[in-house]
Amino acid sequence: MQSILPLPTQPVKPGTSTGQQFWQSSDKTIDSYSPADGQLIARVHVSTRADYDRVIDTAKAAFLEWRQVPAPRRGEIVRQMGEQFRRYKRELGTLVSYEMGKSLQEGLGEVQEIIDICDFAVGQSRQLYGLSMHSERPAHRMFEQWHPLGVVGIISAFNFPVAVWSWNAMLAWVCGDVCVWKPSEKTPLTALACQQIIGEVLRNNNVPEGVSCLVTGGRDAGEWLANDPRVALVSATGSTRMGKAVAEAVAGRLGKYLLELGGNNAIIVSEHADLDLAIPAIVFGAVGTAGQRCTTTRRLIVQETIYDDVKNRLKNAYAQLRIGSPLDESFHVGPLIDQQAVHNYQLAVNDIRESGGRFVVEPGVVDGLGFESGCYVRPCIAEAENHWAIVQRETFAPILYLLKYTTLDDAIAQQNGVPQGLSSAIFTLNMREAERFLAVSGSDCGIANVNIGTSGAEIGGAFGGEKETGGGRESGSDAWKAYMRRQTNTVNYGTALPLAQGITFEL
Ligand code: UN1
Repeated sequence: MQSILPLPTQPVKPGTSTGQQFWQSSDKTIDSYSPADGQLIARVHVSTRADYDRVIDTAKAAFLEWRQVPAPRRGEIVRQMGEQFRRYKRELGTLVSYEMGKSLQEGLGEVQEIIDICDFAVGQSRQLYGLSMHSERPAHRMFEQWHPLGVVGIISAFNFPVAVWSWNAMLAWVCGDVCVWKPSEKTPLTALACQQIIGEVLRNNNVPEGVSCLVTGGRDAGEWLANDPRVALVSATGSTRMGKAVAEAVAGRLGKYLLELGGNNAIIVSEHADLDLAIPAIVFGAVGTAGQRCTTTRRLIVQETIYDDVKNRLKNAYAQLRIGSPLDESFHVGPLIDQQAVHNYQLAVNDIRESGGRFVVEPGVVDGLGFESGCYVRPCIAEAENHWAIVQRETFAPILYLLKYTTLDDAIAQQNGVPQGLSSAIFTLNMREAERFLAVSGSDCGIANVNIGTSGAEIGGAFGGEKETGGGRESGSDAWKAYMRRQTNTVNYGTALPLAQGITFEL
């Protein structure tokens, strides 16, 4: 690897991003292997419970100071972080691509998402608006304020190893919270790189130790955060199984949680679609990030009169896909995250065949020169039926199911007929169809698009979904409110004490 941030030669320790590494981590390490070439690229110490407790105590103490810093000033510090990410975009994007396996373009795109959310958060820092109300009582003023929550725990997934952290952290910081990040154990190095990149800004601005913390580890560390009453909000991205466990633990202590879980995203292709737009959108949606986005297009619901045409166009498009190293920009599709993911892909392929599915683009594991990591698979397309158990599940791999519909009602019923509710799209030039898809009786997802694919959302909108996707919203719009507590205030500036609801109480 060339031109990356200097890679550590010794196992690196987690901690806080300013003072860092001031405690003992265990000797246990997480070994990070690149799925691109199978190389061991880092060994990162796993946090012990004692480390974790020190991190949380440090974060809690930092919160008492950080919450007093005016929000626009916190925004200014986030602005400087955005500058740092601009400076290191290529290096960090390359590291994301190398450690996680997504294409370099997508690695750079992910860092761009960080930069964008920094810009967004800077503006937001002057717009933490509360409403004012008219009191029913004379000489009373009523309004609401938004105050910071405290410690925010961020559990992120391997597929967007840095962007999803930043959606949470940048907003949480301008809101006055402090963050403890537990990155995926599959991508610890990118997380350490982010801490390094912002560490300089935190130090230059004398930000208290503990505003940005990192704990490393697997399930244990996630459970510590979920069960810890010192953690006001747990924001978790990952599988529905993980999300349910987090929700149960956090709800058990009546804490707050924000969940962004699995998707089973569909595109409806109407007979009124512009297929020149639809085909590239479908292919990018299905094979981008090797099918490992929560917004990946997994199901294609095609009107029966254009079904064969769409199928043939997709076959042609898939025949042009080049699979290879994510760092080589001439390839479209990189590896899956690890061999376990390849195994899951193979299990799904078997399941599809056993269910009666027919592959129109054949699956397979790619081997030979350049594929020694054993993590590269062929994006495939199977004709299937929506109700099959395998189609109802999210398989984190580039497998696209081809489904057929007759009427738009039928298409919408299929689109909604899965347990997940993240992203959805329709391709149509017919205004009535498009509006019907977006209407109350249309898509039940958190994201519903017209004439663009299911993935690649901009940071300006609220991101998240319904049903088993978890219901949380991150990133743009008013998602910032999840990181604050609302306080309703009533002030009496008069000389009498009128009671609400007209109640009289005489002494
Ligand atoms: C995810 O896969 O967890 O909309 C996030 C998208 C990206 C984010 C995906 N902006 O595809």
